[in-house]
Amino acid sequence: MHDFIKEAARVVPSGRQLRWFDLDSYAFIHFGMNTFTNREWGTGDEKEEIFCPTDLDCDQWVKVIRDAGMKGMVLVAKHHDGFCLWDTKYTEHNVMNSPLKRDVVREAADACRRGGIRFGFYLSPWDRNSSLYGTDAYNDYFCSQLTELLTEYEDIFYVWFDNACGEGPNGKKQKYDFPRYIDLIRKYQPQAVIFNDFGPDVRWCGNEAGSARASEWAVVPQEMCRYADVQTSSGPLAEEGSLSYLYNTNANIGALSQILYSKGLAFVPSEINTSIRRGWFWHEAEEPKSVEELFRIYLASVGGNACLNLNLPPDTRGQIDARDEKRLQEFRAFLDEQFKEPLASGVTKVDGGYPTQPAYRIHLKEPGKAVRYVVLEENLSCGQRVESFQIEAASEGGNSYPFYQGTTIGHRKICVLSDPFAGQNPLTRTIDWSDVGELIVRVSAARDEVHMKNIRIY
Ligand code: FUL
Repeated sequence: MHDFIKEAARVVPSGRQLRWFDLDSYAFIHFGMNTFTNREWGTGDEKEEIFCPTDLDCDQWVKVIRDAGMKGMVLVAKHHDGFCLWDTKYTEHNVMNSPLKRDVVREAADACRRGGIRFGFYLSPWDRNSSLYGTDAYNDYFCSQLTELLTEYEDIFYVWFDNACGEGPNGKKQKYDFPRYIDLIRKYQPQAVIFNDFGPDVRWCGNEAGSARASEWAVVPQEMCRYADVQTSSGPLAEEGSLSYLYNTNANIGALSQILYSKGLAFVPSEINTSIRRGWFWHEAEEPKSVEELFRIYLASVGGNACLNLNLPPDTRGQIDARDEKRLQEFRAFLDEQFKEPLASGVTKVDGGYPTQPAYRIHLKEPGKAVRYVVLEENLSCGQRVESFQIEAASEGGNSYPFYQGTTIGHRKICVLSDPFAGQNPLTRTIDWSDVGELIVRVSAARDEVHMKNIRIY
């Protein structure tokens, strides 16, 4: 059991996963037939004439994304309706046969390169247009399309698959050959991370609302991640059929109580994907989320050991709606204000203690000034280790008392001490800052020696 916990602490990310984590946030772009039919899911029999953006401008997308502080774009190259936004050889149902007659994937990828952000794509396995769907030939068709996208648009940082599997035009369902799709991506774009509900590199957080688990672990049971590299042998309590009850929407999937029953562990972090509006595609009547909602989503993802994939749907012109652009500017200004200059940063260990229960001291340069956030980061290249911690306020007189309890840290945990919308966090004790000279971050439990990368306070 003890050895198993140490092994769990040593399950580490790949280089591509670490680079992905450092992006923090990037934008999903849902743009296609549904933009023009005002739907979320097309039927697959839409005529190509329907797709007619009046003023397509992918540089505008990139500008909005960059100004919002996001570092990449994930373009929906083909949604469930089967219409392809690029110049594909494998179906006539593509953008070159629409009134636009321009390769949108090419323009988006080029705009990303010009604007200095990363480019990736979403390719829906479910295809309601292809007559091959539901047969083995469909997997060949899908792989041909995937190969085009992987080889003709240069550097791809992300390939995003969803698991939706409905009926095709002939009423049949398809058996997706994910191992084959994954092999192709590894062959042509070995640096790209792959998203699917169950990994291999990044997994779904379990909802589309932008909310997170209270404790998000990147080290999860292999039962959660069918195609990931399993790095440990089975847990002490593993048995045949164990964890068959565990699903990716469960509230708790990485805690010791869960992994003890696993047959092996893999490093597969979570992505929070959600839309700035209600729908994934643009609908005139929908409004963007408020700054407060966006901030909650940001805390849940960038501040909760995950990345944020925030959908920004272009409108029928082919540009991001001015309302969304304005909201993102407001949100960026809000974040800049909240996280301006850290009041202090660095990692200073308090002497003594155990390697698995270290404490860190943060000297307040301006005693008396209220601290609003404590931002903690573990060095994930050694594995995710912290199980729980607390933050204590220490007075000049030497008294110290805990006022914030936390669980996982991982890539980054943003602890909110004073909520800008609700005032004092009800879960923290009220602090009289006039007396506080130091904060102590004390780890109360970890799976092995803790490697804290950074601590910042704002
Ligand atoms: C889901 C799809 O069904 C939605 O339309 C959307 O593309 C979302 C990101 O993934 O599986």
